[in-house]
Amino acid sequence: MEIETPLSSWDGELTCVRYDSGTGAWFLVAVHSTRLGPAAGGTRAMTYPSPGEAAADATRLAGAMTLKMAVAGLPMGGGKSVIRLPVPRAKLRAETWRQILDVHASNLQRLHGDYWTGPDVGTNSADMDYLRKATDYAFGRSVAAGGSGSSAGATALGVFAAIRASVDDAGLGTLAGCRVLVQGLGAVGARVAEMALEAGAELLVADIDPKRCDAAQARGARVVNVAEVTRTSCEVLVPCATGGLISAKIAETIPCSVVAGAANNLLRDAGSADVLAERGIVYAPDFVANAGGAIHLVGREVLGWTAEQVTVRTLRISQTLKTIFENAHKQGVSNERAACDLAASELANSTVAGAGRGFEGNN
Ligand code: NAD
Ligand code: PPY
Repeated sequence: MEIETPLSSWDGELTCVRYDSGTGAWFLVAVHSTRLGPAAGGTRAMTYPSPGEAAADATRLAGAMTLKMAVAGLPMGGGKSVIRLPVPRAKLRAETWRQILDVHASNLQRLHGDYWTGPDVGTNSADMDYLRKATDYAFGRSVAAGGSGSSAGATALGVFAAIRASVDDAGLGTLAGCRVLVQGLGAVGARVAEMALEAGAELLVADIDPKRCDAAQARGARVVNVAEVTRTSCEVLVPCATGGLISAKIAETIPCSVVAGAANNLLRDAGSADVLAERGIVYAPDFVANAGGAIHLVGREVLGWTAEQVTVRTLRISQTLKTIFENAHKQGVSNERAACDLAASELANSTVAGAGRGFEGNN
């Protein structure tokens, strides 16, 4: 994909692109909206076929952050950064990774707080600790370094609340005895899998990392081939890997009753939400279901919330989803459409356009 394609068709406020010849990495920062406050969203570091694909991912993810912040009632806008690595992170020398983070930190510092980053796929709290040596604009440092630590626990809690609300809307009753298929057993997915087991679900798992599957199998899970995830019968599909799992074509045949997970930008194309709705599959929109991490990072580090307050706000995701499901039923639209409409009305009703500019954080 040419880099012009995603950039020229995007409705966001700002994109910054940099290539660093020293490391071979490309850096993309996408600021979608600062209407509710400074843009925030994690740094994704992985390989992409071309800088165009990396830009497409950054812009799509940044747009989803705007929706996530609006629906979660957080005073931040939407942004995301993508680092297109020359080789997978596991194969990078430690020294090269540090050089990459140095370049990223200097880019962020030049944005003067219009964009705040945090961990995402390919980055973690230790990376945020390192970034904060050279930029003020990173959430999610380790607790030892004065940050709020990993957001994965809050994200998993929110995803599980979303699963319960969706199972209820699908008329399945409780999770006990339901087949729950978790795709991706990373920081979020492994936690959700444990919660499903505790709730009496029959657990199915899929991960490209066989060690993660083995660990789940030892806990009683049945392992599904990664290529079979969207063809495996289950009541609840929980995507917790990377996005784009469900296209309109896949939605036509996917054998489940509920889709609710953590993966950002789960739907590959615009038509997939309508197909899921037409088939009566309850879809919990990703930017609503996975907001626990943003609630944790912004709640703890900007709003000064306690861990208990973060938990209460995260569990409220199930109530938000019930409202979205009701609106969707009443208006005869997909859950995705109803969630986007809710975000749009929060953004339109906001009286604090750009209020976050100049925000300094509390740490
Ligand atoms: P992670 O990197 O810890 O875990 C991802 C897991 O998915 C890994 O175990 C990996 O091996 C597996 N995986 C990758 N590709 C796969 C495939 N094709 N099939 C099966 N498994 C595959 O990431 P995470 O922090 O658990 O996040 C998971 C998803 O949730 C991501 O899309 C992320 O953007 C989203 N999310 C995470 C948070 C958070 O707080 N961590 C917040 C919001 C959204
Ligand atoms: C996400 O929720 O997708 C994130 O990127 C996490 C996040 C949220 C707020 C600030 C930084 C990272």
